[in-house]
Amino acid sequence: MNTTAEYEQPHRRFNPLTKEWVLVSPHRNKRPWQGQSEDTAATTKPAHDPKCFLCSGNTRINGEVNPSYTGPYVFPNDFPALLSETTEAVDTQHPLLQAEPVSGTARVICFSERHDLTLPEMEVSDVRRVVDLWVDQTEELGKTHQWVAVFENKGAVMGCSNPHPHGQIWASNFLPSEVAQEDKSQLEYLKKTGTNLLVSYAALEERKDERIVAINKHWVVVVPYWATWPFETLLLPRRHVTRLNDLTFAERRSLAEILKTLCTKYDNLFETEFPYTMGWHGAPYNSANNDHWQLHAHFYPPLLRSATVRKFMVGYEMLAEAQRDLTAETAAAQLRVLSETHYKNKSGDQ
Ligand code: H2U
Ligand code: ZN
Repeated sequence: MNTTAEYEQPHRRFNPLTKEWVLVSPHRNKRPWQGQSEDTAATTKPAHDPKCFLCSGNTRINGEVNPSYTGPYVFPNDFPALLSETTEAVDTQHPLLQAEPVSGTARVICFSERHDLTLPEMEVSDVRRVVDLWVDQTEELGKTHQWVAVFENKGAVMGCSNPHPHGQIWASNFLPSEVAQEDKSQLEYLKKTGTNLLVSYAALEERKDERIVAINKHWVVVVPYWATWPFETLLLPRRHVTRLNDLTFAERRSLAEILKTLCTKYDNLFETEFPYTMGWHGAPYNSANNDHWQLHAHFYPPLLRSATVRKFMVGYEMLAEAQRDLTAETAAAQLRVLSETHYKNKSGDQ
């Protein structure tokens, strides 16, 4: 068992999924809390914004009209990064100049007709409808694509272009680099130890109980030992599940619950709509035996100290390796104690 004293020394931690190291410098940040809550202009958003491209019944940027939808709504991205036609092979005639053809598709998912409700502010039953849509979309697109990326960019600070709560789906005929590395790492771990990397990791975290942010019957959220972003989390099922569409209905329901819990805690940390990039990693859709895969979601939030003070991955991080001052254990402890009631409802009837 690690003692707090050990965590006070500078050290490096290894990420077994990416095989990258992170430099941890807790001595720079001894006090558990150095930040203050700065006032960010709390913008009140309307339930429906006539100028929003994503709102129910509105006209999108390309002139198409969204139906008067309620609940989650999927549409083809009007500016897709991948096209369904396979591009021609590029012959650059030099091994240092490699390229390959790609094909795929991109879609946008509006979480609901409500322009003003982010995931933590939605009812669990409505978050569950988003989960169901993720499942249906991955199942459908997995029939014709090797990889289906389901993700959400939240907040202008993460480059999100539209305030209407939404996520994206990019399906491709290739395994993107990040996923290819996770595939390799998990396979190697299974071959070497006979056990599944993330199933073992979740069990270890449950035993240690040092980095758990939230836990329910089917899911556990931890600040991973190797986290690079200050409040990064990893969401894992508590049994071996390879893909989103292997989840039982009960697991989907408790996934909706833990998503609401986690995102509420995130929002409560700095009393702001907490920005992040989150996304799902599950087994690719290929004919391989994917026992080495464990379904999981990564949350990568950029905020460090307040609603306006973010962590930048620059300098040493761009040129050497990721670095953090706040330990994963301190970050987890901060998130764990936060209320599950959203700050916007604090003085309300909840
Ligand atoms: P962000 O999640 O990064 O904000 O992206 C929103 C996506 O929505 C973006 O990929 C698409 C953009 O291409 N979009 C449309 O397809 N149609 C629109 O009318 C607005 C935005
Ligand atoms: Zn909208």
